Amino acid sequence: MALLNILHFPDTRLRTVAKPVTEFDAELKQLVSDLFETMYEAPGIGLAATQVDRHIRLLVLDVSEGRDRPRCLINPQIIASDGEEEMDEGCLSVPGFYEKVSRAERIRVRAQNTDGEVSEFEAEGLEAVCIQHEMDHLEGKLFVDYLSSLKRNRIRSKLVKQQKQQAK
Ligand code: QAP
Ligand code: CO
Repeated sequence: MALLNILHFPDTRLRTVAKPVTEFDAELKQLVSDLFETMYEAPGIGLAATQVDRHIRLLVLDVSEGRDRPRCLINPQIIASDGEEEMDEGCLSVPGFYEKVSRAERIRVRAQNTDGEVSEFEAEGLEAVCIQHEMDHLEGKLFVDYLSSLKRNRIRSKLVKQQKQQAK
């Protein structure tokens, strides 16, 4: 078990497009377990491999109150969606900032598990939003990309300033 280092906006490595997972081996299971540990410790409700500088199509989430419903999605695809919902989003890679983003309200997802088995399920509300947010990471996209450039640039300057302070 290990805590992984989370990249922060505007780190350009967060812009990498992740490659499909092809090997469902022990190394993959170890990474999944480290992602969960890192997400729970943060604490966060979702974390994509991209955020820890591993550029494969893998994400973990747990939107439950009890923090007892871990879900791991490998090579996820949204195969249907409907409705629209606006929700305040945050991101472990954009610490301290929360802004409203509009997303599909309900989605149908197809994904693999750590053994490579494919399944489909439906998600709505916070879980649906979280999955869409984490899947964006796999495309090198961040929630701040949906904001005005004014808001995004303000967030960027504040984070760059904080990062410089912390490096001292
Ligand atoms: C994505 O985000 C998400 O700024 C997951 O200081 C968030 O777990 C999807 C976090 C909201 C839908 C709605 C953020 C922790 C965690 C921070 C997270 C922070 C500490 C964010
Ligand atoms: Co995020």
